[in-house]
Amino acid sequence: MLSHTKSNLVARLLSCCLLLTAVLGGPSLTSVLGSENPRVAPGANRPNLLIIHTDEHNFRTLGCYRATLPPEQALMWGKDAVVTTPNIDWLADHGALCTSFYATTPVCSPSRAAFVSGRYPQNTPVTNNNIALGDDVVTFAEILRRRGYATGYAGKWHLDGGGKPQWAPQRKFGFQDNRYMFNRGHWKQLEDTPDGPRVKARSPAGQPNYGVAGADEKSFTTDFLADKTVQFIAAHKDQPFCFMLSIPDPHGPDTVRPPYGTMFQNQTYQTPRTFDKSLGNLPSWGRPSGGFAGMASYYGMVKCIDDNVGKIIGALRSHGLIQNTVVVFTADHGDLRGEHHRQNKGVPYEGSAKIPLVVYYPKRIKAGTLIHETLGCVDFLPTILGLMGVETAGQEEGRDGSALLVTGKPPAGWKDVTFIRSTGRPDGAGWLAAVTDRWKLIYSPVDDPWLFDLEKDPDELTNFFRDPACRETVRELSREILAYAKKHRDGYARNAKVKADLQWAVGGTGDYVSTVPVRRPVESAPAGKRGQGKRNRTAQPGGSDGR
Ligand SMILES: [Ca+2]
Repeated sequence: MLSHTKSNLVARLLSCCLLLTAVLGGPSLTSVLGSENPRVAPGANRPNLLIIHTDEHNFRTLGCYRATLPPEQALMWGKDAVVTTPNIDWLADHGALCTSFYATTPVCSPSRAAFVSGRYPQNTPVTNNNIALGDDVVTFAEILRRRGYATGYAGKWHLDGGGKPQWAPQRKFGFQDNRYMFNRGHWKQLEDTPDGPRVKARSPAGQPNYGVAGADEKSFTTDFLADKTVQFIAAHKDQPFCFMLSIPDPHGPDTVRPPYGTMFQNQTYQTPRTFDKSLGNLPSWGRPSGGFAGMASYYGMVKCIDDNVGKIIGALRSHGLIQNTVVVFTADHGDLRGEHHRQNKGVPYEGSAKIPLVVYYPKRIKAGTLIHETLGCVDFLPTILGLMGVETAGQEEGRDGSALLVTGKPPAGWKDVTFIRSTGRPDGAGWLAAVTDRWKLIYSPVDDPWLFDLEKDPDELTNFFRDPACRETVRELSREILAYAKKHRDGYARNAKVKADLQWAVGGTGDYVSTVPVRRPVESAPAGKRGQGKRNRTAQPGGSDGR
C-alpha cells in the first residue's frame, strides 16, 4: 500500500497530468498511465460485467470443454450423444476458457457465497445449503455499485436462508435491482403480475410448484430470466452495469419446454465408463449413490440455456456493447450424471467439482486463450475486478488471476493450487482437498487420504497416495493444505485423523499406516436396472441438492 506521502505525491502528479492534458489537448489520463495498469479504470469507458451462471452443470455438455478433452473424456454418454452449444462456444473461442476451475464447495449455497465474496465457505459463513450469507460480506456487485455501476440480478440466489421462493430478498448485497431474484427453488415457469413476478405453475390449492406443462418461450424460467437480462441491458446501456443472471437449470427436475424436451430423445445414450467401477476400497465420498437417468432432458435444458446465451449476446451486439462488456459463463457446481455411479454433486470428482469458467472481454483477453492453472470460486472476485481495473474491498481470500486471463501466463510466484472442501462439519464425514492442474489430494475424517493423478488416470479410479513415486507430490500438496488451513481457519485440518495423516504426509518416514479407526463396509451397487435410478437422490456426503 502507498504511504500517505507517496499517495499525495501521486495525486499531485496526476492533477498536473490532467491539467496539462486539458491545456495542451494531449493524451488521455488512461494513456498517460498506460492502459495495461490493472488498477486504473479506463475513465468513461468502464467495462460492463455480465455473468451468466447455471446450476448443476456438467462441463462435458459444453462444446468448448469437449474440445479440450480426448474423445473418451469428452463423450462420456456415447460417441454420438452430444448437445451442441455454439453460443457459449463463441464466448470461449473469442475469450478465455479455464480448464481447471473448481467449485470451492461443490454444493449450491457454499459455492455461490464463495463466488460472490471471494471468501472460503467457513468464512462467509455458508458451509452448507440454506445458511444465510454474512451481513459483513462485500460482494463484487457491491464494490461496483459503490463505483457508480447500475447493478442487478435475476434468478436463483440461495444465500438468504431457507425462504422459498422468496422474491427480492431485502438484503441485496449490492445487486440493486433484485426484483427478479428469488432465494430458492427450481421453478420451471415464471410470470409477471401487477404485484411483481411469481411462479406461474400452481397446484390446485394455489401453491407454486415445479410443473412445466404449458411453458413456452416467454414463461419457461430460462427464457423468462434471459428476457429480464436483455431488458436490464437495454435500460442501462448508457452507463456501466453489472448484472448476474442465475439460471436454475440444468438442475433437476429434468424437464424442459417444447421443443427441447424431445430434441435429444433419439440419441443413443450409454452409462459412463465409471458407472461400473470396482467397488473395493472406495472412500465414503466415492461410493455409489443413485443411478443414471439418461441425458435427453438434461441436454434439452442445456440447449435452451445456450440459445438464451445467444439471445443475450445478440442484445449486447445490437446496443454496441459487445466490445466493452466482460461476459462470463460459469456454474455453481457440476452434476455427475452417472459418472462414478452417482448423480448430482458434493464430492471431489471432476464431474461434480470442476465447473465451466469462460471469460470474454476482447479489449484485454486474446481470442482462444486457454488457462490450465487451477482456479476456484474464491478467486473469481479478485480476478474479475483485476481484469476490470477495479480495487477490491480487501476482504477476499482468493487470488487475483487476471494476469492469467490477460497474458495466458501466471504472474511471478504463482502456485498452481486451489483448495476445495465438502459441506458439513469437520468432526463428521466430509473431505478437504488440494487441487492442481494434474493432482487432487483429498483428506477426510473418516477415510484414508486419496491422491488422483488426472494425467495418468483421468477417470479418477486409482489412489496414488501410497505410491513412492508420488511421495514428494503428497508432501508438497500437504504443506499447501496446512498453510491454507492455518491462514483461512479451516477446521478440517484440526480433525484428529486429518491432522495425523497430514503430519505423516509432511514429515513421516516409512510407509503410510492407515489411521482409519473403523472401516465401513463397502456398499454393493444399488438394486435396480442401470439407467432407471432416481434422478435426484442426494449425493452423500454433500448436503442436500438445494431444491
Ligand atoms: Ca446448485
